[in-house]
Amino acid sequence: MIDLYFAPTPNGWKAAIMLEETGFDYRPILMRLSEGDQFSPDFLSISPNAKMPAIVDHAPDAAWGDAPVTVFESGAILLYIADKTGQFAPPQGDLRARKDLMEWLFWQVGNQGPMAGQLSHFRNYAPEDARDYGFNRYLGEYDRNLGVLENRLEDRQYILGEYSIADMLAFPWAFIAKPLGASLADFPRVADWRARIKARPAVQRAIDLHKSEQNRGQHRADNNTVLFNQSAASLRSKSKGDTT
Ligand SMILES: N[C@@H](CCC(=O)N[C@@H](CS)C(=O)NCC(=O)O)C(=O)O
Repeated sequence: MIDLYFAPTPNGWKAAIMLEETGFDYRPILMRLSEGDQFSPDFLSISPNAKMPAIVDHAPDAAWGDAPVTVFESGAILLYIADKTGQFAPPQGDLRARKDLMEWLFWQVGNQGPMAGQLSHFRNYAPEDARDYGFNRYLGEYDRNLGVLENRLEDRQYILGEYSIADMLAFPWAFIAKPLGASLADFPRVADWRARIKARPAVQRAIDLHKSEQNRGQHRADNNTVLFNQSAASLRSKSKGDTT
């Protein structure tokens, strides 16, 4: 059994998609991010970066020993499950294919993901008077990363050729292009790739998980200091329920 610490956001969907695709028996634990669940001592012992997704594998493979295995960071989670199940990633012995996987995994978690996350912040949560520079900067970077993906898909259906965790990581942020204020009109291969992935039943189940809990703009930088205006002090002193 795997516990999935989850909220219905693009980063949360990545882990849910992989658990659904592999047919794992998993238990989603809904995190109320706007209320500070991510700063609870129990969660910080699993995810020291105070972000979901994170997992606890209560039945790790024998090589890991008896204690449950905790994993934080979406890329690490998907890689852990891929290696545990032998699905959706090239085998560890295939060095060239594995190198390709690492490149696209790091591209997603170091480029497309953070740029899209900041774009979302400036479009949906930033105060009006501080919006424009950040919005334009991150819209450009989001668009640039769509261009990177469009080029990669020139001669293949999926990022590594076969559907893999590289696609599961990159899909959620392309899935929400429109709500981010972007368009896939100039990226026909990305649009087709997005449609192919969206049609997968496992992906649909993941996107529907706790859908009613999505933050539809009710928590913003000016009314929620748990989610926004964080600093190192947040790790020490933010307490659950302090949303003022
Ligand atoms: N690099 C992380 C990013 C995770 C992330 O940013 N999670 C957000 C939700 S999408 C979160 O937990 N936010 C809570 C907060 O910022 O306090 C990953 O890929 O797992």
